Amino acid sequence: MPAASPSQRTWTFRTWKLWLAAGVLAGCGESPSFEMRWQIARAGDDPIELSSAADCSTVGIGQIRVSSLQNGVTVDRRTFPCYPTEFADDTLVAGPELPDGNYIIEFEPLSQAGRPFPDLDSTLRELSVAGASVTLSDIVLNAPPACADGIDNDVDGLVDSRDPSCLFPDGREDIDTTLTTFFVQQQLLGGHTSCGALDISHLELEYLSGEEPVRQASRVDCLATGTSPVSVRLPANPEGCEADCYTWRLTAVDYQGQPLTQARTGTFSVTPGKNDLIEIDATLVGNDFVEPVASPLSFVLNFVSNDVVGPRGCTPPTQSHAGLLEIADINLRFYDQDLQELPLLDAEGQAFSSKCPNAPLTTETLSDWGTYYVGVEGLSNAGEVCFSNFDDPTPVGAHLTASIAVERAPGVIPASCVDCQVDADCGSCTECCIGGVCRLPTPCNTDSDCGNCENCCINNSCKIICEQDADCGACVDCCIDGFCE
Ligand SMILES: [Ca+2]
Ligand SMILES: [Ca+2]
Repeated sequence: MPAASPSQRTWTFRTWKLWLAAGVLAGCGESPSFEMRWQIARAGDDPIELSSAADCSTVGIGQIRVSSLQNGVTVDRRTFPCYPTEFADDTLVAGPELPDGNYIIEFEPLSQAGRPFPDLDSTLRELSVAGASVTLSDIVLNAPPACADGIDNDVDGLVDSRDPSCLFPDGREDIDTTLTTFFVQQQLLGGHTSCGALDISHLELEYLSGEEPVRQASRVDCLATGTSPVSVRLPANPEGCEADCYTWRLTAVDYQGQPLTQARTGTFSVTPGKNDLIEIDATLVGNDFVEPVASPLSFVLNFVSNDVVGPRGCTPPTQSHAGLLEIADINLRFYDQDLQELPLLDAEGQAFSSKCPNAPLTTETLSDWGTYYVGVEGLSNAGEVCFSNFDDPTPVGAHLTASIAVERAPGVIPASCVDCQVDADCGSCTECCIGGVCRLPTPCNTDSDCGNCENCCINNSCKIICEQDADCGACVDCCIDGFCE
């Protein structure tokens, strides 16, 4: 049937208004076009024949709204008690009087407060009116689900969404639930990368019975390393099951919710009345990813010369206290996660240059990512080792440029590795080239304030005792009155 034009619709609607007004004025003089009786059914259950008002109130329904629509326009709407007196008398409820024509009759359950239930399908019937009254005796209305009926179904004081049982897809209030805590122990590629660098938004923890979810999945914050506790209410073990009754499933997902890792699973149980504690090993290595992680190893070198200037590159920085030390060459070592040394080439497949770089270094692409380690020695122009972390190589992670801080090599500082010969080498400070290293002139009270030297707190300044200039390093005329100045 073609849709009514706006003018037709206006005419029709006005006519109905006049007709409705006439109907109201006519009062009870209507001759109903249809008579009706309804039943109520919970989802998945057979309809209940209503025999008392309690049959309505136990499912939360207070009234039934009956609308008559023609061409999508509501031409009559009236509301009845869910259990009208006619039902008690075993008669039918009278509907409105309608002009001959085709209609859709809509039946909507309303709450005790007279409001429609959200997301509850109404019941529709086609009706053709041609004079005689039609009997609609087999109308089945949907009852709202127990978790949206406004009733405390299991009489525990908690209604609908306030009842923790309503967290579960069963949609019942009377589930025996227990708080269960999962400890998700995370370590991402050895813990030396970040979740964001691998495009991980969060971890999704699902709770399953077979393949069916028993409640909404939890969103677990992603950590490079650490433990995230997740406490959830879950239904107690199904009857007859004591162990391994449920399955958890953990997946790292991206910002679109797509899985990035293979799902990891394990079984668990929910003991009634006991807070079960469940540990989940969420250690992820490169091959756990759907697309295994492939990334070069990328790092910058920072040499830690003294406690005044921060980490520095190969060439001396220009700020005060930086000193003059130039790091000429490096030795590199690479190790896998078991600290086995492995050969490694640069991004072009060439061996790394031994010249100390002031820019980041990048290796060829690596797979099998867990943690890789980098060992570095920084050498002076004279080829002496000034800095080294060979004893404790630095871990690095995928998709991040690591900053590798390399401390002074253990032992006495070789002559070619000193920051300074005289204070002036450390900039405009005085009494700050101490033991070949630029330091702040440290006010001191005892020798121990000056580090592990002996007899070096002199007149509240850390100084080095000397007998001749050479004791003070390669400076000239700096052993003055028995102290390096
Ligand atoms: Ca309820
Ligand atoms: Ca309840």
